Amino acid sequence: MLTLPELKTLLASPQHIVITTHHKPDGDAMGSSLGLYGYLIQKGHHVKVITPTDYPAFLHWMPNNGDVIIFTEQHEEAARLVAEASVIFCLDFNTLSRINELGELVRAASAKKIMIDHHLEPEDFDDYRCWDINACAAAQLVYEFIVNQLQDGELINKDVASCLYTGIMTDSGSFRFSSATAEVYRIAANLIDLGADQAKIHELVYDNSSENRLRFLGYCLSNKLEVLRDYNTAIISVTKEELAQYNSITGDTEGVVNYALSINGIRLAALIVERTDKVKLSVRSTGVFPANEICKKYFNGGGHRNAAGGASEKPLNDVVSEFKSILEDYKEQLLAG
Ligand SMILES: [Mn+2]
Repeated sequence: MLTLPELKTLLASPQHIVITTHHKPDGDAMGSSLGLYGYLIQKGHHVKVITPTDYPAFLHWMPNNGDVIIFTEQHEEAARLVAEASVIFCLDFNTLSRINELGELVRAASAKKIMIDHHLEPEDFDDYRCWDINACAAAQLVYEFIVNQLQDGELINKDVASCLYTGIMTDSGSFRFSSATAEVYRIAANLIDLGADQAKIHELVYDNSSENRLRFLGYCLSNKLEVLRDYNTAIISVTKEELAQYNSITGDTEGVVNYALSINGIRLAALIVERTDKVKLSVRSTGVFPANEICKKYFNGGGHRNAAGGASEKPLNDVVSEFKSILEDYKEQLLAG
C-alpha cells in the first residue's frame, strides 16, 4: 500500500495516468472521472479517461468529454494506455468485475492503483484507497481527495467544479437522499462558488430526454407497471422487443425505476429489463430496506442499501416470477413503517 506522502511524491512529477469507472457509467461515474481529469491535467500529467462501455447522451456535455476513450470502441488504444500507465484511478467502483474485460487488464497492469469509491465490500486490488460508504458520491470523495489530502483546492476550476457537482447531484437524487448531509450541501455550495452553474447542470442532465425516451417512460408507467400492494412493491418489466419498439438507447431506462418507487406506500421497486445477453435488474428501496441484499443474494449483484442492481441468465418471465417469490420472505420488513 502507498502512504499519502508517497502518493503525493508520485503525483509531484508528470505521470501517465488512466482514470476508469464502472460499465454503463452514470452521472457520478463520469462526473468524478472528468472532475479528477480536469484537476490532473492542470498538474501536467498525461491523463486519459477510459470507460468500459458507452454512456448516456445527457452526460456528453461535460467538460473534456471529447477526450474520453470507450473501451468497447477503442479496445487496442485503451489496452495500450492501461499497460503503459504509471497510475490508474478507479472511480465509483471497487471490484474489477464492474469494468468488464478492462478489469483483467487493470489487474495485470504495473501501475499504482488508487480506488476512490463509496460502495460496500471493496475487492483488494488497490495500492491506495479513498473509500467511504457514507459518502453520497464518488465525486464527493474526489473533492475531498483534491482539497483535503492533496491540498490543491485552488485547482478546482469551473470545469472541475461542474463535473464534481454533477456527480454529487445525480448520486444524491438531486440532494434529496439521506446521504445528502449538511456537509454535502456545503461542498455543493463551494462548487457553485467555484463556477458550477447548478441550474444549467440540472437542466442539461434532467431536461435532456429524447421524445422516444419520454414516450417509452409513458408506456412503462401505463402498460408495464405492476403494483403489488400486499408487499408494498412495484415492478416494471420490459422485453427486448419493447425496447426496440421505442428505439431505446443507452440511458433511456435510467431513472424509470424511481417512478415506481415514488408511488405512495411503495417501499421496494424493480425495473427488470431483457437485454441482448442477460436480464438486468435495477432495484430501489426506501428507508432501511436492503435492496442490495436482494440483488446480492438472488441476482449476482449488489450496490447500496437503497439503490442496487443485478443480472440473471434466466428468461425475463422467470426472473420476474423469481423476484416476486422472494417478496414473501421480506413481507414483514416491506409492510413495516
Ligand atoms: Mn456513485
